Amino acid sequence: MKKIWWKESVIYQIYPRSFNDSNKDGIGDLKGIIDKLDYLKELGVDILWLSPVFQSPNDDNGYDISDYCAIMDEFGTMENFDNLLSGAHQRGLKILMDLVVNHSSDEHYWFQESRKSKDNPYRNYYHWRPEKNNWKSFFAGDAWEYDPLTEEYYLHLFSRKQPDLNWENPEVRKEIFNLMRFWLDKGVDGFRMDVIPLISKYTDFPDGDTSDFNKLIKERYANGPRVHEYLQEMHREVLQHYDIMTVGEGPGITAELANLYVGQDRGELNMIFHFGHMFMSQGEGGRFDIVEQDFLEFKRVFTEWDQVIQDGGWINIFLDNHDFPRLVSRWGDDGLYRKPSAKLLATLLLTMRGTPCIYQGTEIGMTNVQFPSINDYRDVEIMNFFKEHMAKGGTEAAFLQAVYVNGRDNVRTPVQWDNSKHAGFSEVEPWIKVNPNYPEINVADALQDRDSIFHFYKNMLKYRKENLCLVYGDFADTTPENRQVFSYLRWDEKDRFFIILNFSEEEIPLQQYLPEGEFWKLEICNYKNRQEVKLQAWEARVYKSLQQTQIR
Ligand code: ISL
Ligand code: CA
Repeated sequence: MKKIWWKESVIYQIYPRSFNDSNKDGIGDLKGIIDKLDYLKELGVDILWLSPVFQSPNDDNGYDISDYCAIMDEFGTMENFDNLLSGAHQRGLKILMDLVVNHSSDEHYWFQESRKSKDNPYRNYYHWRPEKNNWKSFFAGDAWEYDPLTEEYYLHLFSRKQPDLNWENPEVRKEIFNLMRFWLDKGVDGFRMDVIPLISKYTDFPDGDTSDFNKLIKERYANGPRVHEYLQEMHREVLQHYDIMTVGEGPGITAELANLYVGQDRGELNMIFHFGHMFMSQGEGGRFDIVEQDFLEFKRVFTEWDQVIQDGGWINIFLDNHDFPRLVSRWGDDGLYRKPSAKLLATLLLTMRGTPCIYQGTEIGMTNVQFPSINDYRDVEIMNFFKEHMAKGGTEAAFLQAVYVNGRDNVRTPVQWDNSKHAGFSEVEPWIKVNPNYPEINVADALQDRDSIFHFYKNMLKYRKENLCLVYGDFADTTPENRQVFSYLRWDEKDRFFIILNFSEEEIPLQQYLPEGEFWKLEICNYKNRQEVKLQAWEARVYKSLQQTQIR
């Protein structure tokens, strides 16, 4: 397998609005990130992915961009950005920018022009149609908005303030390649590409089966006819000329299709984020149609997607991000067993094959939040679905129950830095409330406590660096049918690892799981007081085989 830095790195995702506020306006900003670079260096991550920091009216917190080559006023200035980039580079940290080019803001100059008249030179920058089809927006309602000015509809797969760019138009592609060069020439280290499989549209806009949203994504929105042509053109024109990395966000990409995007010789992307395990809690109605997650299915996703790497591609490993609930609330136990279960999930994240990504606050075990009123929420997705839910005669209480499980604001509350007012995030009321559990869960305490989740992450990150078998080695699930335990082998020519994770509160007799005929040395465990023969609630262990050394 080809060895390269972006496979061996670990990414840390920063959602700048909620990271750290330096100028007391309640909104995180670039200087706030600079102030925490030493903290991130100490943690031991390699690459910082910044969710969008560009000029934006913030209908979708920066995922609606009105100027791709300017910094959002609330986040600071271009000078601040340059300082952030050089401060990161001085510490050996790389910076990934969020490239959001499936759509722009409706306040972007291109769209302002585009809507003016049917013969405006920018008209074809977007998808205008005299009639709409039955496509639905990711954020509730129709994917088409009528504009009375020219009496046509424009396509917006996300909010109505996020019109989809028309990649069929070579001018659009040229503009996008130029703005990419603008950032790369500054020295940024790559891009995370927002909803990249959605950029090529079926331009006859065929109706779809709207009864199952995830099916609609796969059948109508993602993997359009020209997507690989566009990505190869982007690679040829831009990417190949820089030593950078790219990671595509991949809604609608199945494991079977993945290597068309990330296959070694494709000249497209380095890796993708897949959603195999992310959509598991969503029913046919989408995000707020909550269904039970199946543990066997969860495990199966890892085996299914590891095949992509076996077949020559590469993927990202993540268990939460700014769009999905906190991992400890979702797959662990955010009550009594928060600490061991958060460490267990850290073990999973950092012993899988692929490039791991840690979302801000996850390194201290931050949890989901349950705000009492819909007025405490900010996310455009939550707000739009709330309106739809109420229009159908639903109740706020019922809707909030779904938000508590799957709402994106669960992960967008401010990072909890210490136990002072507003969790040390800001000195004034933040744009979204802090999670009330900040007196118990915060960075200051985690740094003090040698046994904290933070220190566990730090150790695991170091351990992964020292054991490249955990990066490149083969993977095999040894108990795919077990409903409590996730256990797997990782191996290469030199080393063998056995990882065992007890995803339950019950004690598990250990002996039956350890593969026979090898001497297993315990390397890492999330409990200090261990029992020889059994695993305690949410216990996680990493063993290394001594067989090779013994034989030699
Ligand atoms: O949250 C989802 C479904 O309810 C995901 O499918 C998500 O919307 C999708 O993966 C796209 O996410 C990305 O693009 C959006 C933005 O709101 C998200 O924050 C971003 O990660 C539009 O730019
Ligand atoms: Ca600020």
